Amino acid sequence: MYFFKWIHATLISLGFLDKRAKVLLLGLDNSGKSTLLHRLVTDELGILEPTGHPTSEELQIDNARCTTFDLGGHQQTRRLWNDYMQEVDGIVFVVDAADPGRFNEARTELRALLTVEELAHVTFLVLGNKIDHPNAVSDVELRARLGLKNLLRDNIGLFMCSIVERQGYGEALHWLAECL
Ligand SMILES: Nc1nc2c(ncn2[C@@H]2O[C@H](COP(=O)(O)OP(=O)(O)O)[C@@H](O)[C@H]2O)c(=O)[nH]1
Ligand SMILES: [Mg+2]
Repeated sequence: MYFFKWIHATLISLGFLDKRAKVLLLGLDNSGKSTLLHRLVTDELGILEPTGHPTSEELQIDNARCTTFDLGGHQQTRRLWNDYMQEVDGIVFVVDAADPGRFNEARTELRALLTVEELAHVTFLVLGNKIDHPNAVSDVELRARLGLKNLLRDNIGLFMCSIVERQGYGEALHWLAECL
């Protein structure tokens, strides 16, 4: 019961219960999107049962609709999420901070999103996930590797987190909610 109270309080503080919000959860496959989505509605980290398209999941949390899409080489998925971009309130872009071999791919996808005209005024929360992993890089390095270092945009925030260890993402989501 405690957890549901916490979720409720969190959603109120995020402003999600006061207005309809549409948040897209994007990122390469394996970055942690499904884990985060399920973390937000259930305290269990068990086996995930994806709903709908294998590369897309959707959850309604009171007034907030959260939709995830896996990026990277999924042209079909891209067509799907293109339909969602029109009225989107916020984008959470999850990166596996412990997988440097895929930073370039993540950077390409993120850059592509940042050049979409419809998204110029949308707040981007970039989550460097899996900081509990020994291979995880620092926020300074991740910022550089994703090409965010010299980007002159104040509606992009980079936060490091471990979804599995419940670190960092609460603060990050609060930042996003303030910007919505
Ligand atoms: N070490 C670690 N692993 C994580 C973390 N978050 C997710 N994972 C793992 O990363 C893998 C991919 O997660 P998933 O949520 O399915 O990624 P998605 O493809 O982006 O939806 C799973 O094995 C998760 O357990 C984290 O914070 N730390
Ligand atoms: Mg997933």
